[in-house]
Amino acid sequence: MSTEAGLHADLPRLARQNTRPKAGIVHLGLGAFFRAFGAVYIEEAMAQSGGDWGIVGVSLKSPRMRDQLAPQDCVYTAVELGQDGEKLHQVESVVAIMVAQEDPEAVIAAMAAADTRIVSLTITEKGYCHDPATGRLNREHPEIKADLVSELPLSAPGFLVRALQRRKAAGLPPFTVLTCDNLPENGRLVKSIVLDFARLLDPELADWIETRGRFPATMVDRIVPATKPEDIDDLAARTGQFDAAPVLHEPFRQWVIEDDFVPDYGAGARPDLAVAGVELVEDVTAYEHMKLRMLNGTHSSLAYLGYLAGHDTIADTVTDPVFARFVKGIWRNEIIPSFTAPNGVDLQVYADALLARFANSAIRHRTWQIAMDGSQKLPQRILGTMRDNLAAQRPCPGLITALAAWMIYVSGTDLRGQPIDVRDPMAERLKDVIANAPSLSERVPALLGIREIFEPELAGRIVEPVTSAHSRLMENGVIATLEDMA
Ligand code: CS2
Repeated sequence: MSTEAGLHADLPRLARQNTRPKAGIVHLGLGAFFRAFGAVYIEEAMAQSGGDWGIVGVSLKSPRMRDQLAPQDCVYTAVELGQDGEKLHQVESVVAIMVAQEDPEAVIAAMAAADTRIVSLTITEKGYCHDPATGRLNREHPEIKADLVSELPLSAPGFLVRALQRRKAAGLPPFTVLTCDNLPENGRLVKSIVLDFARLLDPELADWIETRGRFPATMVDRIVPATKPEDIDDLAARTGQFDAAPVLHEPFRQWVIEDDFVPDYGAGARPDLAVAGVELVEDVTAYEHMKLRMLNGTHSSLAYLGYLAGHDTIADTVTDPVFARFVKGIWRNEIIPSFTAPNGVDLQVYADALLARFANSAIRHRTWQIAMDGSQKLPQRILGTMRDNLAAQRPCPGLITALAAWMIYVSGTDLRGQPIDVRDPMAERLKDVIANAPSLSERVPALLGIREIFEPELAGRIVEPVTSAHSRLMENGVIATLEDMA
Protein backbone atom coordinates (compact mmCIF):
# COMPACT_ATOMS: atom_id res chain seq x y z
CA MET A 1 0.00 0.00 0.00
CA SER A 2 1.94 3.02 -1.17
CA THR A 3 2.14 5.88 -3.62
CA GLU A 4 5.72 4.91 -4.42
CA ALA A 5 6.30 4.12 -8.08
CA GLY A 6 8.65 1.35 -6.92
CA LEU A 7 5.76 -0.83 -5.79
CA HIS A 8 4.18 -0.43 -9.22
CA ALA A 9 7.45 -0.73 -11.13
CA ASP A 10 6.01 -3.44 -13.36
CA LEU A 11 3.28 -1.10 -14.64
CA PRO A 12 3.60 1.60 -17.31
CA ARG A 13 3.32 5.17 -15.99
CA LEU A 14 0.41 7.33 -17.09
CA ALA A 15 1.45 9.53 -20.07
CA ARG A 16 0.12 12.52 -22.00
CA GLN A 17 -2.02 11.62 -25.02
CA ASN A 18 -2.46 15.03 -26.65
CA THR A 19 -0.25 18.03 -27.40
CA ARG A 20 0.39 20.23 -24.41
CA PRO A 21 -1.58 23.52 -24.55
CA LYS A 22 0.33 26.79 -24.06
CA ALA A 23 0.14 28.22 -20.55
CA GLY A 24 -2.32 31.02 -19.74
CA ILE A 25 -3.13 30.41 -16.07
CA VAL A 26 -0.97 30.07 -12.98
CA HIS A 27 -2.75 28.22 -10.19
CA LEU A 28 -1.60 28.51 -6.58
CA GLY A 29 -2.43 25.48 -4.43
CA LEU A 30 -2.65 22.59 -6.88
CA GLY A 31 -4.42 20.15 -4.57
CA ALA A 32 -7.04 17.49 -5.24
CA PHE A 33 -9.93 19.97 -5.31
CA PHE A 34 -8.71 22.17 -8.16
CA ARG A 35 -7.47 19.19 -10.17
CA ALA A 36 -10.93 17.59 -9.95
CA PHE A 37 -12.74 20.87 -10.58
CA GLY A 38 -11.22 23.95 -12.27
CA ALA A 39 -8.69 21.96 -14.30
CA VAL A 40 -11.53 19.83 -15.72
CA TYR A 41 -13.74 22.81 -16.63
CA ILE A 42 -10.77 24.60 -18.24
CA GLU A 43 -9.86 21.53 -20.25
CA GLU A 44 -13.45 21.28 -21.53
CA ALA A 45 -13.49 25.00 -22.40
CA MET A 46 -10.27 24.62 -24.43
CA ALA A 47 -11.57 21.47 -26.14
CA GLN A 48 -14.72 23.24 -27.27
CA SER A 49 -13.61 26.82 -27.92
CA GLY A 50 -9.81 26.73 -28.12
CA GLY A 51 -7.52 29.26 -26.46
CA ASP A 52 -4.20 28.80 -24.70
CA TRP A 53 -5.19 28.17 -21.13
CA GLY A 54 -2.75 25.54 -19.99
CA ILE A 55 -2.34 25.63 -16.21
CA VAL A 56 0.99 26.09 -14.44
CA GLY A 57 0.34 24.54 -11.02
CA VAL A 58 2.17 25.82 -7.96
CA SER A 59 2.48 24.10 -4.61
CA LEU A 60 3.37 26.74 -2.09
CA LYS A 61 5.15 24.47 0.37
CA SER A 62 5.26 20.75 -0.20
CA PRO A 63 7.11 19.11 -3.11
CA ARG A 64 4.81 16.08 -2.93
CA MET A 65 2.45 16.99 -5.78
CA ARG A 66 5.35 17.91 -8.06
CA ASP A 67 7.13 14.65 -7.23
CA GLN A 68 3.98 12.70 -8.10
CA LEU A 69 2.93 14.63 -11.21
CA ALA A 70 6.19 15.60 -12.94
CA PRO A 71 7.19 12.00 -13.85
CA GLN A 72 3.82 11.60 -15.63
CA ASP A 73 4.02 14.92 -17.52
CA CYS A 74 1.42 16.52 -15.17
CA VAL A 75 -1.48 14.37 -16.39
CA TYR A 76 -3.65 12.41 -13.98
CA THR A 77 -6.89 10.48 -13.77
CA ALA A 78 -10.12 12.02 -12.48
CA VAL A 79 -12.30 9.24 -11.08
CA GLU A 80 -15.96 10.19 -10.91
CA LEU A 81 -17.66 8.15 -8.19
CA GLY A 82 -21.39 7.88 -8.64
CA GLN A 83 -23.67 5.86 -6.38
CA ASP A 84 -23.90 3.28 -9.19
CA GLY A 85 -20.44 3.13 -10.71
CA GLU A 86 -17.44 5.14 -11.76
CA LYS A 87 -16.12 6.98 -14.82
CA LEU A 88 -12.45 7.57 -15.53
CA HIS A 89 -11.12 10.58 -17.36
CA GLN A 90 -7.53 11.63 -18.05
CA VAL A 91 -7.02 15.34 -17.38
CA GLU A 92 -4.34 17.09 -19.46
CA SER A 93 -4.81 20.82 -18.83
CA VAL A 94 -1.98 21.11 -16.27
CA VAL A 95 1.21 21.82 -18.22
CA ALA A 96 3.84 22.36 -15.54
CA ILE A 97 4.21 22.23 -11.80
CA MET A 98 6.44 24.20 -9.46
CA VAL A 99 7.23 24.26 -5.76
CA ALA A 100 7.28 27.87 -4.55
CA GLN A 101 9.63 27.32 -1.62
CA GLU A 102 12.23 25.68 -3.81
CA ASP A 103 12.23 28.42 -6.44
CA PRO A 104 10.09 31.46 -5.62
CA GLU A 105 11.71 33.47 -8.43
CA ALA A 106 10.49 30.96 -11.06
CA VAL A 107 6.94 31.25 -9.67
CA ILE A 108 7.00 35.06 -9.81
CA ALA A 109 8.39 34.89 -13.36
CA ALA A 110 5.54 32.55 -14.42
CA MET A 111 2.94 34.83 -12.81
CA ALA A 112 4.51 37.89 -14.46
CA ALA A 113 4.76 36.26 -17.93
CA ALA A 114 2.89 38.18 -20.65
CA ASP A 115 0.75 35.12 -21.52
CA THR A 116 -0.48 34.68 -17.94
CA ARG A 117 -3.83 36.39 -17.75
CA ILE A 118 -5.31 34.61 -14.73
CA VAL A 119 -3.86 33.58 -11.38
CA SER A 120 -6.32 31.29 -9.68
CA LEU A 121 -6.12 30.08 -6.10
CA THR A 122 -7.21 27.15 -3.93
CA ILE A 123 -4.94 27.65 -0.95
CA THR A 124 -7.60 26.92 1.70
CA GLU A 125 -8.93 29.47 4.14
CA LYS A 126 -5.73 29.81 6.15
CA GLY A 127 -3.61 30.51 3.05
CA TYR A 128 -4.96 34.07 2.86
CA CYS A 129 -3.15 35.05 6.09
CA HIS A 130 -6.12 37.11 7.17
CA ASP A 131 -8.15 37.60 10.27
CA PRO A 132 -11.31 35.48 9.68
CA ALA A 133 -13.55 37.72 11.80
CA THR A 134 -12.66 40.95 9.93
CA GLY A 135 -11.38 39.74 6.56
CA ARG A 136 -8.31 41.99 6.81
CA LEU A 137 -4.68 41.02 6.28
CA ASN A 138 -3.10 39.72 9.49
CA ARG A 139 0.01 41.86 9.73
CA GLU A 140 1.29 39.81 12.63
CA HIS A 141 1.32 36.64 10.53
CA PRO A 142 4.97 35.46 10.47
CA GLU A 143 4.95 34.90 6.69
CA ILE A 144 3.44 38.32 6.02
CA LYS A 145 6.05 39.97 8.23
CA ALA A 146 8.79 38.14 6.34
CA ASP A 147 7.28 38.90 2.92
CA LEU A 148 7.11 42.63 3.54
CA VAL A 149 10.90 42.77 3.76
CA SER A 150 11.89 40.15 1.17
CA GLU A 151 11.38 40.04 -2.57
CA LEU A 152 11.13 36.27 -2.48
CA PRO A 153 7.81 35.56 -0.77
CA LEU A 154 6.50 32.69 1.33
CA SER A 155 2.79 33.55 1.41
CA ALA A 156 0.14 33.67 -1.32
CA PRO A 157 -0.56 37.40 -0.73
CA GLY A 158 3.21 37.98 -1.03
CA PHE A 159 3.36 36.14 -4.38
CA LEU A 160 0.35 37.97 -5.77
CA VAL A 161 1.69 41.40 -4.89
CA ARG A 162 5.30 40.77 -5.95
CA ALA A 163 4.16 39.36 -9.30
CA LEU A 164 1.80 42.29 -9.87
CA GLN A 165 4.65 44.65 -9.00
CA ARG A 166 6.81 42.98 -11.62
CA ARG A 167 4.07 43.26 -14.26
CA LYS A 168 3.61 46.93 -13.52
CA ALA A 169 7.36 47.53 -13.87
CA ALA A 170 7.33 45.65 -17.20
CA GLY A 171 4.41 47.72 -18.51
CA LEU A 172 2.06 44.71 -18.60
CA PRO A 173 -1.56 44.78 -17.44
CA PRO A 174 -2.31 42.90 -14.21
CA PHE A 175 -3.68 39.36 -14.22
CA THR A 176 -7.17 38.55 -12.96
CA VAL A 177 -7.02 37.07 -9.45
CA LEU A 178 -9.53 34.22 -9.42
CA THR A 179 -10.01 32.88 -5.91
CA CYS A 180 -11.73 29.50 -5.66
CA ASP A 181 -11.75 29.09 -1.89
CA ASN A 182 -14.83 28.79 0.31
CA LEU A 183 -14.61 32.25 1.83
CA PRO A 184 -17.34 34.85 2.18
CA GLU A 185 -17.30 37.38 -0.68
CA ASN A 186 -14.06 35.72 -1.70
CA GLY A 187 -13.25 38.18 -4.51
CA ARG A 188 -13.63 41.26 -2.34
CA LEU A 189 -11.76 39.52 0.47
CA VAL A 190 -8.68 38.64 -1.60
CA LYS A 191 -8.73 42.12 -3.12
CA SER A 192 -8.66 43.78 0.28
CA ILE A 193 -5.86 41.46 1.46
CA VAL A 194 -3.78 42.17 -1.65
CA LEU A 195 -4.39 45.91 -1.35
CA ASP A 196 -3.55 45.92 2.38
CA PHE A 197 -0.25 44.19 1.58
CA ALA A 198 0.54 46.35 -1.48
CA ARG A 199 -0.16 49.56 0.41
CA LEU A 200 2.39 48.61 3.07
CA LEU A 201 4.92 48.02 0.30
CA ASP A 202 4.25 50.81 -2.18
CA PRO A 203 1.09 52.96 -2.21
CA GLU A 204 1.43 53.69 -5.92
CA LEU A 205 1.45 49.96 -6.68
CA ALA A 206 -1.68 49.60 -4.52
CA ASP A 207 -3.44 52.32 -6.54
CA TRP A 208 -2.48 50.61 -9.81
CA ILE A 209 -3.83 47.26 -8.58
CA GLU A 210 -6.99 48.89 -7.29
CA THR A 211 -7.84 50.55 -10.60
CA ARG A 212 -6.48 48.07 -13.12
CA GLY A 213 -6.82 44.73 -11.29
CA ARG A 214 -9.87 42.49 -11.15
CA PHE A 215 -10.87 40.03 -8.41
CA PRO A 216 -14.10 38.30 -9.43
CA ALA A 217 -15.94 36.45 -6.68
CA THR A 218 -16.73 32.78 -7.28
CA MET A 219 -18.80 29.98 -5.86
CA VAL A 220 -17.17 26.57 -6.28
CA ASP A 221 -18.75 23.23 -5.51
CA ARG A 222 -17.65 19.63 -5.90
CA ILE A 223 -16.97 17.15 -3.14
CA VAL A 224 -13.41 15.85 -3.51
CA PRO A 225 -12.04 13.89 -0.55
CA ALA A 226 -8.28 13.54 -0.14
CA THR A 227 -6.87 10.69 -2.25
CA LYS A 228 -5.76 7.78 -0.06
CA PRO A 229 -2.83 5.41 -0.79
CA GLU A 230 -5.28 2.54 -1.28
CA ASP A 231 -7.16 4.55 -3.95
CA ILE A 232 -3.91 4.74 -5.93
CA ASP A 233 -3.27 1.02 -5.57
CA ASP A 234 -6.85 0.10 -6.52
CA LEU A 235 -6.74 2.25 -9.64
CA ALA A 236 -3.40 0.78 -10.71
CA ALA A 237 -4.76 -2.73 -10.24
CA ARG A 238 -7.84 -1.96 -12.33
CA THR A 239 -6.23 -0.02 -15.18
CA GLY A 240 -2.85 -1.72 -15.45
CA GLN A 241 -1.21 1.74 -15.42
CA PHE A 242 0.39 3.62 -12.56
CA ASP A 243 -0.97 7.08 -11.73
CA ALA A 244 0.68 8.53 -8.61
CA ALA A 245 -1.88 11.34 -8.25
CA PRO A 246 -5.44 10.46 -9.25
CA VAL A 247 -8.34 12.51 -7.89
CA LEU A 248 -11.65 11.05 -6.75
CA HIS A 249 -14.78 13.16 -6.95
CA GLU A 250 -18.56 13.12 -6.93
CA PRO A 251 -20.51 13.60 -10.21
CA PHE A 252 -22.02 16.95 -9.14
CA ARG A 253 -20.24 20.21 -9.92
CA GLN A 254 -21.18 23.89 -9.95
CA TRP A 255 -19.00 26.92 -10.67
CA VAL A 256 -20.50 30.42 -10.57
CA ILE A 257 -18.16 33.31 -11.40
CA GLU A 258 -18.64 37.06 -11.53
CA ASP A 259 -17.88 38.00 -15.11
CA ASP A 260 -15.36 40.68 -14.22
CA PHE A 261 -11.92 39.91 -15.70
CA VAL A 262 -9.09 42.34 -16.49
CA PRO A 263 -10.54 44.33 -19.43
CA ASP A 264 -7.19 45.00 -21.15
CA TYR A 265 -7.23 41.49 -22.63
CA GLY A 266 -10.67 41.84 -24.25
CA ALA A 267 -12.10 38.48 -25.29
CA GLY A 268 -8.77 36.87 -24.38
CA ALA A 269 -9.23 37.60 -20.69
CA ARG A 270 -10.59 34.15 -19.85
CA PRO A 271 -11.39 30.74 -21.32
CA ASP A 272 -14.86 30.27 -22.77
CA LEU A 273 -16.06 28.89 -19.46
CA ALA A 274 -19.76 29.07 -20.32
CA VAL A 275 -19.44 26.26 -22.90
CA ALA A 276 -18.19 24.04 -20.11
CA GLY A 277 -21.20 24.86 -17.95
CA VAL A 278 -19.79 27.62 -15.74
CA GLU A 279 -22.44 30.18 -14.76
CA LEU A 280 -21.08 33.69 -15.43
CA VAL A 281 -23.12 36.17 -13.42
CA GLU A 282 -23.04 39.76 -12.24
CA ASP A 283 -23.24 38.96 -8.54
CA VAL A 284 -22.49 35.65 -6.81
CA THR A 285 -23.64 36.61 -3.30
CA ALA A 286 -26.86 34.59 -3.30
CA TYR A 287 -25.06 31.51 -4.68
CA GLU A 288 -22.32 31.93 -2.13
CA HIS A 289 -24.76 32.08 0.77
CA MET A 290 -26.58 29.05 -0.54
CA LYS A 291 -23.42 27.01 -0.89
CA LEU A 292 -21.42 28.11 2.15
CA ARG A 293 -24.38 28.01 4.51
CA MET A 294 -26.26 24.99 3.20
CA LEU A 295 -23.41 22.72 2.10
CA ASN A 296 -20.36 23.78 4.08
CA GLY A 297 -22.34 24.83 7.17
CA THR A 298 -23.91 21.40 7.51
CA HIS A 299 -20.70 19.65 6.39
CA SER A 300 -18.84 21.18 9.34
CA SER A 301 -21.75 20.54 11.73
CA LEU A 302 -21.91 16.90 10.65
CA ALA A 303 -18.12 16.63 10.84
CA TYR A 304 -17.86 17.67 14.52
CA LEU A 305 -21.00 15.91 15.71
CA GLY A 306 -20.43 12.87 13.48
CA TYR A 307 -16.82 12.52 14.61
CA LEU A 308 -17.83 12.70 18.27
CA ALA A 309 -20.53 10.08 17.63
CA GLY A 310 -17.86 7.75 16.23
CA HIS A 311 -18.60 8.13 12.49
CA ASP A 312 -15.67 7.98 10.10
CA THR A 313 -17.27 9.57 7.02
CA ILE A 314 -20.05 12.00 6.08
CA ALA A 315 -21.89 9.20 4.25
CA ASP A 316 -21.81 7.04 7.43
CA THR A 317 -23.03 10.04 9.44
CA VAL A 318 -26.06 10.94 7.31
CA THR A 319 -27.18 7.36 6.87
CA ASP A 320 -27.69 7.34 10.64
CA PRO A 321 -31.38 8.42 10.86
CA VAL A 322 -30.74 10.67 13.87
CA PHE A 323 -28.31 12.72 11.83
CA ALA A 324 -30.52 12.73 8.71
CA ARG A 325 -33.31 14.22 10.79
CA PHE A 326 -30.93 16.69 12.40
CA VAL A 327 -29.51 17.97 9.12
CA LYS A 328 -32.94 18.27 7.46
CA GLY A 329 -34.11 20.23 10.50
CA ILE A 330 -31.27 22.76 10.39
CA TRP A 331 -31.71 23.30 6.67
CA ARG A 332 -35.42 23.90 7.06
CA ASN A 333 -35.55 25.87 10.31
CA GLU A 334 -32.22 27.61 10.61
CA ILE A 335 -30.37 27.93 7.31
CA ILE A 336 -32.96 28.37 4.53
CA PRO A 337 -34.77 31.22 6.36
CA SER A 338 -31.46 33.09 6.82
CA PHE A 339 -30.80 34.26 3.23
CA THR A 340 -32.39 35.03 -0.12
CA ALA A 341 -32.22 32.25 -2.70
CA PRO A 342 -30.56 32.82 -6.07
CA ASN A 343 -33.12 33.55 -8.79
CA GLY A 344 -35.12 30.52 -9.79
CA VAL A 345 -33.59 28.16 -7.20
CA ASP A 346 -35.85 26.15 -4.90
CA LEU A 347 -33.80 25.75 -1.72
CA GLN A 348 -35.77 22.76 -0.50
CA VAL A 349 -34.93 20.95 -3.74
CA TYR A 350 -31.29 22.01 -3.27
CA ALA A 351 -31.36 20.61 0.30
CA ASP A 352 -32.78 17.28 -0.86
CA ALA A 353 -30.06 17.02 -3.51
CA LEU A 354 -27.41 17.83 -0.88
CA LEU A 355 -28.59 15.03 1.36
CA ALA A 356 -28.28 12.59 -1.56
CA ARG A 357 -24.76 13.91 -2.29
CA PHE A 358 -23.72 13.52 1.36
CA ALA A 359 -25.14 9.99 1.40
CA ASN A 360 -23.10 8.89 -1.67
CA SER A 361 -21.30 5.95 -0.09
CA ALA A 362 -18.77 5.76 -2.93
CA ILE A 363 -17.28 9.01 -1.56
CA ARG A 364 -15.32 8.29 1.63
CA HIS A 365 -15.06 11.87 2.90
CA ARG A 366 -13.75 11.69 6.44
CA THR A 367 -15.35 13.72 9.20
CA TRP A 368 -11.81 14.27 10.50
CA GLN A 369 -10.75 15.88 7.19
CA ILE A 370 -13.68 18.31 7.17
CA ALA A 371 -13.16 19.08 10.88
CA MET A 372 -9.74 20.57 10.10
CA ASP A 373 -9.16 24.32 10.32
CA GLY A 374 -12.47 25.04 12.03
CA SER A 375 -11.19 28.39 13.33
CA GLN A 376 -10.97 29.53 9.71
CA LYS A 377 -14.25 27.97 8.58
CA LEU A 378 -16.79 28.70 11.32
CA PRO A 379 -17.45 32.39 10.54
CA GLN A 380 -18.66 31.94 6.95
CA ARG A 381 -20.17 28.48 7.44
CA ILE A 382 -22.05 28.80 10.72
CA LEU A 383 -21.63 32.11 12.54
CA GLY A 384 -23.11 34.35 9.82
CA THR A 385 -26.25 32.20 9.73
CA MET A 386 -26.45 32.31 13.51
CA ARG A 387 -26.11 36.10 13.55
CA ASP A 388 -28.88 36.50 10.96
CA ASN A 389 -31.16 34.15 12.89
CA LEU A 390 -30.62 35.99 16.16
CA ALA A 391 -31.34 39.32 14.47
CA ALA A 392 -34.67 37.86 13.31
CA GLN A 393 -35.38 36.43 16.81
CA ARG A 394 -35.23 32.90 15.38
CA PRO A 395 -33.61 30.31 17.65
CA CYS A 396 -30.98 28.08 16.05
CA PRO A 397 -30.47 25.15 18.43
CA GLY A 398 -28.94 22.91 15.75
CA LEU A 399 -26.13 25.30 14.84
CA ILE A 400 -25.58 26.11 18.53
CA THR A 401 -25.13 22.38 19.19
CA ALA A 402 -22.70 22.11 16.25
CA LEU A 403 -20.67 25.00 17.68
CA ALA A 404 -20.58 23.30 21.09
CA ALA A 405 -19.38 20.11 19.34
CA TRP A 406 -16.54 22.12 17.75
CA MET A 407 -15.55 23.30 21.26
CA ILE A 408 -15.37 19.73 22.49
CA TYR A 409 -13.51 18.67 19.35
CA VAL A 410 -10.77 21.32 19.69
CA SER A 411 -10.22 20.37 23.32
CA GLY A 412 -8.37 17.40 21.83
CA THR A 413 -10.26 14.74 23.81
CA ASP A 414 -13.41 13.03 22.58
CA LEU A 415 -16.44 12.03 24.63
CA ARG A 416 -14.89 8.67 25.45
CA GLY A 417 -11.68 10.25 26.69
CA GLN A 418 -9.72 9.37 23.53
CA PRO A 419 -7.27 11.88 22.03
CA ILE A 420 -8.25 13.77 18.86
CA ASP A 421 -5.63 14.78 16.29
CA VAL A 422 -6.74 18.43 15.98
CA ARG A 423 -5.41 20.18 12.86
CA ASP A 424 -5.95 23.92 12.93
CA PRO A 425 -3.62 26.92 12.53
CA MET A 426 -4.96 28.09 15.90
CA ALA A 427 -4.73 24.67 17.60
CA GLU A 428 -2.15 25.78 20.19
CA ARG A 429 -4.04 28.92 21.04
CA LEU A 430 -7.29 26.97 21.41
CA LYS A 431 -5.58 24.44 23.66
CA ASP A 432 -4.19 27.22 25.85
CA VAL A 433 -7.54 28.96 26.15
CA ILE A 434 -9.14 25.66 27.19
CA ALA A 435 -6.35 24.80 29.65
CA ASN A 436 -6.79 28.16 31.36
CA ALA A 437 -10.54 27.71 31.69
CA PRO A 438 -10.98 24.37 33.45
CA SER A 439 -14.67 24.64 34.27
CA LEU A 440 -17.39 24.60 31.64
CA SER A 441 -18.81 27.90 32.80
CA GLU A 442 -15.42 29.49 32.07
CA ARG A 443 -14.55 27.52 28.96
CA VAL A 444 -17.39 28.52 26.64
CA PRO A 445 -17.05 32.29 27.25
CA ALA A 446 -13.26 32.01 27.00
CA LEU A 447 -13.50 30.36 23.57
CA LEU A 448 -16.19 32.78 22.43
CA GLY A 449 -13.82 35.56 23.48
CA ILE A 450 -11.35 34.73 20.68
CA ARG A 451 -11.78 37.84 18.54
CA GLU A 452 -10.17 36.36 15.42
CA ILE A 453 -13.12 33.96 15.18
CA PHE A 454 -16.10 35.48 16.98
CA GLU A 455 -17.59 38.96 16.61
CA PRO A 456 -18.06 40.31 20.15
CA GLU A 457 -21.73 41.08 19.67
CA LEU A 458 -22.65 37.60 18.52
CA ALA A 459 -20.38 36.01 21.15
CA GLY A 460 -22.11 37.92 23.93
CA ARG A 461 -25.52 36.64 22.89
CA ILE A 462 -24.74 32.93 22.62
CA VAL A 463 -22.82 32.17 25.82
CA GLU A 464 -25.80 30.70 27.60
CA PRO A 465 -27.24 28.41 24.85
CA VAL A 466 -23.78 27.19 23.80
CA THR A 467 -22.86 26.40 27.43
CA SER A 468 -26.05 24.43 27.85
CA ALA A 469 -25.55 22.51 24.55
CA HIS A 470 -21.95 21.81 25.57
CA SER A 471 -23.01 20.29 28.87
CA ARG A 472 -25.78 18.23 27.24
CA LEU A 473 -23.28 16.79 24.77
CA MET A 474 -20.82 15.99 27.57
CA GLU A 475 -23.46 14.45 29.83
CA ASN A 476 -25.77 12.68 27.39
CA GLY A 477 -23.59 12.14 24.32
CA VAL A 478 -24.31 13.20 20.75
CA ILE A 479 -27.13 10.84 19.84
CA ALA A 480 -29.30 11.53 22.89
CA THR A 481 -28.69 15.27 22.51
CA LEU A 482 -29.81 15.23 18.87
CA GLU A 483 -32.76 12.97 19.66
CA ASP A 484 -33.93 15.39 22.35
CA MET A 485 -33.88 18.23 19.84
CA ALA A 486 -36.17 16.45 17.39
C1 CS2 B 1 -15.57 20.60 2.97
C2 CS2 B 1 -15.41 21.19 1.56
O1 CS2 B 1 -13.38 20.05 3.63
C3 CS2 B 1 -14.35 20.79 3.84
O2 CS2 B 1 -14.34 21.63 4.72
O3 CS2 B 1 -16.68 21.15 3.57
O4 CS2 B 1 -14.19 20.99 1.03
C4 CS2 B 1 -16.51 20.69 0.61
O5 CS2 B 1 -16.36 19.34 0.32
C5 CS2 B 1 -16.52 21.47 -0.67
O6 CS2 B 1 -16.60 22.84 -0.40
C6 CS2 B 1 -17.67 21.02 -1.59
O7 CS2 B 1 -17.81 21.89 -2.64
